[in-house]
Amino acid sequence: MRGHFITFEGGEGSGKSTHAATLAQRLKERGIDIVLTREPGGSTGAEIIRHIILSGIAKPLGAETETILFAAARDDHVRTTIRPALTDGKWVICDRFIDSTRVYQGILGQVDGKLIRGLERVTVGAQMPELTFILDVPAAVGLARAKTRRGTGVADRFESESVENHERMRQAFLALAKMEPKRIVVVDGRAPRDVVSERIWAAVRERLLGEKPDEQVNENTVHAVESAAP
Ligand code: Z5A
Repeated sequence: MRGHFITFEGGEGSGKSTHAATLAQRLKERGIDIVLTREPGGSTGAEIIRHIILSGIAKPLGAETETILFAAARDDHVRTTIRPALTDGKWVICDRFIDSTRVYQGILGQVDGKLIRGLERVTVGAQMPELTFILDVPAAVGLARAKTRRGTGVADRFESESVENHERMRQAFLALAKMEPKRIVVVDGRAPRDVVSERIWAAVRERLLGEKPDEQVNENTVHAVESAAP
């Protein structure tokens, strides 16, 4: 038996961690074994690399080196956490994955797509997520939420980027969703928490549990995808 692999993507403060945890809880209540994990990180080696990247000490080495560090973390994470869990029949929910590399390193770092795709082949191979939620919020909203949550703490390597750069990345996530509509579902992250989580739950029920979501929620999901533009 093989589990299912779900990822959450989107900008800073868009609600990925909140909704990954809510979905994990709902699935647990159904008796499903869940591994809730994150990137960069999610395994011993990858958590060490996370610390190096987010501290910003690797930034002077250049965007290509940062991309290779993300890939090294992902390789450890896939080999030691994700693949064994899926093989055991567990469901894996991951806060950020390959789409973050495509957007942050590809757009912000202007790293060659050939390098990004090559590293994806080596680290992920056939272990692609079956379902990806992009939580879409305007960059200013997400950054304000992240700032409130951070309090007096220091912004990390990526949070310190300009609002304009965060907005460019938001558009890049939306462009990815257009290219892969079978895998990626865009959810309007500006909606109240319970509305966002109902939209996510409806998509999981329909796509992975083979259940027919109730009509009201389904209508809302479609509306959310259509209204996720800037
Ligand atoms: N990165 C990369 O460059 N390349 C890669 O390949 C990978 C990652 C994998 C990891 O940062 C950084 O690494 C990331 C990209 C880069 N940096 N950025 N930017 P991280 O793991 O430290 O943080 P993050 O991934 O950006 O997530 P976050 O800031 O923790 O935000 P979030 O998980 O999306 O949001 P949240 O924590 O669930 O919610 C934020 C706050 O908003 C919180 O107080 C919530 O209670 C609140 N919230 C959530 N939902 C709502 C709604 N619906 N309404 C109102 N308030 C809400």
